[in-house]
Amino acid sequence: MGDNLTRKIIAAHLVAGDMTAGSEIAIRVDQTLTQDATGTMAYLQFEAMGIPQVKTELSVSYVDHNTLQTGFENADDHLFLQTIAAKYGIYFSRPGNGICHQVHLERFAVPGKTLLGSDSHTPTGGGIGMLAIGAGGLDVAVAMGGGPFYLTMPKVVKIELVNELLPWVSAKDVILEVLRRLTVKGGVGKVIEYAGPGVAALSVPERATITNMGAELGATSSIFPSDSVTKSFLAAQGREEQWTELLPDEDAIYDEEVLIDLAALEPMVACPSSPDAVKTVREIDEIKVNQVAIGSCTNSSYTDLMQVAGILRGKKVHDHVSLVISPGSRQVLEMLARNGALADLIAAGARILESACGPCIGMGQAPPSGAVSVRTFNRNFPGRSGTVDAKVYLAGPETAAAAALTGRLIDPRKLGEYNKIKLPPKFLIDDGMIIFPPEKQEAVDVLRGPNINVLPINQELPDEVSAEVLLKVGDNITTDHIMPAGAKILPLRSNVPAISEYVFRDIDPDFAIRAKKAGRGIVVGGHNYGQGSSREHAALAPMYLGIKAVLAKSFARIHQANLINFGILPLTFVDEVDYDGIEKGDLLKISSLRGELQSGDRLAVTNLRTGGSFTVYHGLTPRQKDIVLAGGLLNYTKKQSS
Ligand code: MIC
Ligand code: SF4
Repeated sequence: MGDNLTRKIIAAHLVAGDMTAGSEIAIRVDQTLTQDATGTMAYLQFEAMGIPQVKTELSVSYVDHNTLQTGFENADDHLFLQTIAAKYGIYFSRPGNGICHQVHLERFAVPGKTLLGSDSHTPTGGGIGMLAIGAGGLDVAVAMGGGPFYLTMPKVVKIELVNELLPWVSAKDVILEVLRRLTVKGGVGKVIEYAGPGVAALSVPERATITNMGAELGATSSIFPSDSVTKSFLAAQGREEQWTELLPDEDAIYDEEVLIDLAALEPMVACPSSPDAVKTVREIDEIKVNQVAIGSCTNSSYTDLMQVAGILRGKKVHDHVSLVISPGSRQVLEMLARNGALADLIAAGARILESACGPCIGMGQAPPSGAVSVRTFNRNFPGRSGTVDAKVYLAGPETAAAAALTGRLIDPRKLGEYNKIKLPPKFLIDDGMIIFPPEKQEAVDVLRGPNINVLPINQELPDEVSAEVLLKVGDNITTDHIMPAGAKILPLRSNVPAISEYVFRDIDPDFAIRAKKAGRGIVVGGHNYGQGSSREHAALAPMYLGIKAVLAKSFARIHQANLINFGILPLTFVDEVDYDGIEKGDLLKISSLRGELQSGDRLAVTNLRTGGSFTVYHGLTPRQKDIVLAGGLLNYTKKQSS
């Protein structure tokens, strides 16, 4: 029985555990990446570990999220990140050099290696055949210090691709089809491995679009094989020597299999406000569009933007559409500038933004009230655009360009002839905006402006938790609900006391005030609690507000790990009807917690309002129990090394 690609890479990096799906394993991490919004905390955590140099093969710090400098905060963070990178031997990709996932794919990703990134879209690297996983910043800090990454051994799902995409249908439509079939929780505990004859017709940037948005399935990662297509991409990036062929065995076994006929796909969109609310564009009335935003780590490659430039060339954006374009990297932007495509975009009326996340994370370009915004991004959660009542549709570049021209959400096939853009034989290579670590690291002074606040540390888990249910929410609560982002809040990422004021702002504006008053609390959630981003602030800020436990029907992977890392108990209902019996304001009590936690996998909870009790499951491994008991991973790590 042959092995699939995922298992081969895991086996080559396995440090502990056995590779049975569902059990805890630990893997060696070859490369790490951070971005600025999660990176400041990750480096403060790394610093707190007292390790003189990163121990990975390569660690890169990107600045791409907080690039709108409306005050000193983001600029302070950039300087902190640049100097701390120099001190610890980390490559630093300067603001303007591009979105971490796009730049990493272009310049650093290597087939067969493992990559741990403090951003949920790290699996973009799966497009080149690496096992790339998103995690909380603290897990990435531990990996930078040479520690392994602990994860649940995933099931491996094979998505067999057959035939080729038809004109006007793009890689985005492939992942939208996968989301339509599997939903936003369909990938939890799984790696999605693409295989079959259809793979050969997809370029590396197309593959990366697909693996990138696998994050929206809740998957641990997504991966393509490394084949001759991968080799030519690496050659065009001047990195051919880093190529190795990596294929699954011919008789490889998978836990599940899905078949997708690429030739049967048509242009699709994810409707407001979930990436799995997928419909074909044809199914939707040709609704009026107010804004079109093209960019993000999903769809801002050179070929994506050349495709858009080709569609817009010689034409004008519709009168009631504002078109914004954020190129994925400086490589992409400079190539467009030099070959004239940028002039075509400008002439068509596009508003060109710098190479960064920009509107994807609400860093500017919030649409008007009630507007329809068509975006080539990966998330359309409520409020993420910066406008709570905007209706965001997620689409491929072709559909977005068609909307920009016609002012309507129309099937791009109506535009007529299609000229598919091919990968260039050679990309423009200039790593001048990446600062390499200096020879003498110890000489570096780390700059800390007033925005760099101290890292809050939790206390040991108490033996009894008796706390009020401060909030009860439904299914699919995202980390954007828990800890909103956007231009006003993101600059506070290095200042936990300040950012904690915004926890659950859009669901319950008084949450932070009530939590502070109560001194401690519990949150109750439905299925897939904490889906979306890897932001550990969605655990760190609630911890700071005194949240001791979250009781939910199920959790998203990264958020669950973040809760454990910050000493908050993630508990699931053994019987889901017990969720119905809880009301906001109830006082819940868990007694003899420390002992009970150590002796089994269940805990009894008493509801002091009803007098009834019910059982919750924690499923923590012995290591995770120790982390929670210690009050989080930092305390645990310190204890281990003392
Ligand atoms: C996102 O797309 O939500 C982000 C912003 O990139 C996050 C990371 C963060 O919140 O800093 C992610 O996806 O992990
Ligand atoms: Fe940046 Fe958006 Fe990608 Fe997150 S999803 S890394 S905010 S471009």
